[in-house]
Amino acid sequence: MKYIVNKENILKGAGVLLIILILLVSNLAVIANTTTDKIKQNNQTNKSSCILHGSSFSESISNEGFGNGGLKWIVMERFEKDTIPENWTQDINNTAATWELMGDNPHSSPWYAMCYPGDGPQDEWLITMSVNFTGYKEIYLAFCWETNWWWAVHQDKCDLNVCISIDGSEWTVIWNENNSVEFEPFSWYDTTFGNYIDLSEYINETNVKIGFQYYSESGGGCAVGIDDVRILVNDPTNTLTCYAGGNYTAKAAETIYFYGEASGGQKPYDWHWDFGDGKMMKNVRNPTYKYYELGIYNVTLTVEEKSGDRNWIATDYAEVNITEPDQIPPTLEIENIRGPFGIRATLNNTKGENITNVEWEMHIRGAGFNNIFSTIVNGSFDKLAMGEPKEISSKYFVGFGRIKIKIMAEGDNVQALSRERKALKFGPFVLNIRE
Ligand SMILES: [Ca+2]
Ligand SMILES: [Ca+2]
Repeated sequence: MKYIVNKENILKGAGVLLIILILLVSNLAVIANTTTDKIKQNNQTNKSSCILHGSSFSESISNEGFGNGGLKWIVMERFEKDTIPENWTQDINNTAATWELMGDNPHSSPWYAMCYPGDGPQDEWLITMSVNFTGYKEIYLAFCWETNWWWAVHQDKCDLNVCISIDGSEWTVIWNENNSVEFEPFSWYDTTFGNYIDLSEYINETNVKIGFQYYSESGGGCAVGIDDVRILVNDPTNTLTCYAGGNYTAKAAETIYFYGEASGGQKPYDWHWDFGDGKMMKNVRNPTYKYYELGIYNVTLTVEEKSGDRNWIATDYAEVNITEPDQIPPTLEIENIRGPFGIRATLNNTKGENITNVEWEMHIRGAGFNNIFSTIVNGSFDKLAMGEPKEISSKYFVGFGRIKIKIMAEGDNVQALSRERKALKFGPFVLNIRE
């Protein structure tokens, strides 16, 4: 259902020659400005402070950890009924499309909360019960969310604003999906792991509420889901502890065997590794991983109870030192992405030993090619020697409108690489390819 809505949006825009001509002459994004909606304005002025907030917090957890104990949930809403949770409230402005409980693909069974896109403006609120923040030393918010990057961020047709209030009337935006790097459509993301939202400045407030606002200026956005809303506090009596092993030292491109341990709390555990280079791995106690860039990385292991009350969470850190490899590692480049008949590009090994077992793919999004990247061609070859570039190309394909091209390549001994370009599709031609 949610996919159908988005496909319709794309099809409306694709195939209509007039619209393409308009796109050709005008690349301007029209930025709508609301004068009446306080929250929306709040959101715009708060975006930069949200980012700063996040990065300063990451720094503090890397250096200090969570103190003596660990974290414990004081609010855990997994949406276990098909109705709005007791003591939560809704503020409905578009009765045709507002927050409701859904059962397809929840983050945790059986339900999650979703707001569908509407035909008109939406300002839809789902608000927690009042929570007393008195007496805690640290307080964090975590929740799971899913939406579609193309519509929610790239086109910015809608927003998920997570807001906080200490009096039930004035709201401050503390999180917004627009700050996220590109994410997979309708996959769940969890703000727990390395991305807690620090609410410590609200300690000792007695009437704190968290509001999940779905906001769309004129409708036509995309679905947004939330699940597993948690408020966590520092608790020195936490008995769950974990150990991330290390410290670790390895050469670039060398396999590292990470070692995780946990004790206390209730088994089984959920394991989550954050490798400190933007990559993460879930549900593996002892993962293997490679780094390709020299430097020091701060690795975070987070362990939480998988079942029972899921009350406890523990975190530990380790340092990884990546040193010069014995041989010069190869460097893979995707170069000279061009048209106009289909798409062509050059794979090049600009330095070092042969790249072995090279695999590549080309993907297209837009112009009727779905709102998810569709693979149009892929291929592989045994080796890519330095200074012997290889051409890759797609066949002809037909479409109309703006497209996004994504070319991906990887080999056994290099880091996977992707390059994206924007272009215009005009029948069989691919034109105006640009960054
Ligand atoms: Ca759930
Ligand atoms: Ca948005």
